[in-house]
Amino acid sequence: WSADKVTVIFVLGGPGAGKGTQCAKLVADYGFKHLSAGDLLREEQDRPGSEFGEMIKTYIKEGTIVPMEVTVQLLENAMKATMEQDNKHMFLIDGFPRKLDQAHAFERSVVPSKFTLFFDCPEDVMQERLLNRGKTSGRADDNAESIKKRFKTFVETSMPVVNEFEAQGKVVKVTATKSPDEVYNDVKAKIKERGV
Ligand code: UP5
Ligand code: MG
Repeated sequence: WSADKVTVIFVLGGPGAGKGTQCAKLVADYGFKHLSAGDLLREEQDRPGSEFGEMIKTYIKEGTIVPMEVTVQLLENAMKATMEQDNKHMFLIDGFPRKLDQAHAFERSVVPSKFTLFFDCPEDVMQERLLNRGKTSGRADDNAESIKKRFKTFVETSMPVVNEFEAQGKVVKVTATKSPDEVYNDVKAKIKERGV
C-alpha cells in the first residue's frame, strides 16, 4: 500500500445522513470505487460458513462497533480485489472509521486518508429518513430502538474520529439536510477545492 498509488477518502456522518446516497452519485461522476463498511459487514454476516456471522448480527442490531480486526480485514480484501480486477485505485470508504482505534490502525497499516467527507445532519432528520427507509429496507437496525442506540454510538464513539481529523485539517464538512441533489452540488464544489 502506498499513498502515491492509492487514494482513500473516508465518508462519515450519522446514521441516515446520506453517506450511501452521496457515494452513489460520486461513483457515477468520478469513477471512485465505493466500499461501505456496513455493506461489507452485512455481506459477511450472510456468507455461509462465516465464523463472524452471529457476532456481526448482534453488533449491528445493538448499533455498536464490530471489533476492528474484522472490518479492517474486509476492507483490505475488498480494496485488493478492486485493484486487481478493476485496476481502480480511488476509494470512497463509507461509514468507516467510526472509532479512534480503527482510524489509527487503518491509517498506519493500510494507507493515510486524503480527507474525510463529513455529512452533518440533525438527529430528527436522520431518524425520519431511517424510519421511512425501515418500511422497506429489511435492515435489522432500521427500527426506533436500534436507531436510538446507533445515534448514541455515533455521538460517543464516532464523533471523536471526526474531531481528530478536523484538528488535522482533514475534514470537508457538508450540511446534509437539503435534497440529495442540492447536497451533492455542495459536495462537488467542496471536493474540488481539495483537488478532486
Ligand atoms: N436520504 C438520503 N439522503 C437524503 C436527502 N438528502 N434527503 C432526503 N432523504 C435522503 O440514506 C438513508 C435514507 O435517507 C435513505 O432512505 C435515503 O434514500 C434517504 P443513506 O444514503 O442510506 O444514508 P447512510 O448515511 O448511508 O445511512 P446508513 O443507515 O447506511 O448509516 P449507518 O452509518 O447507520 O449504517 P452502516 O451501514 O454504515 O453501519 C451499520 C452498522 O454496521 C453500524 O451501526 C455498526 O454496528 C456496524 N459497523 C461497524 O461495526 N463498523 C464499521 O466500520 C461500520 C459499520
Ligand atoms: Mg449507508
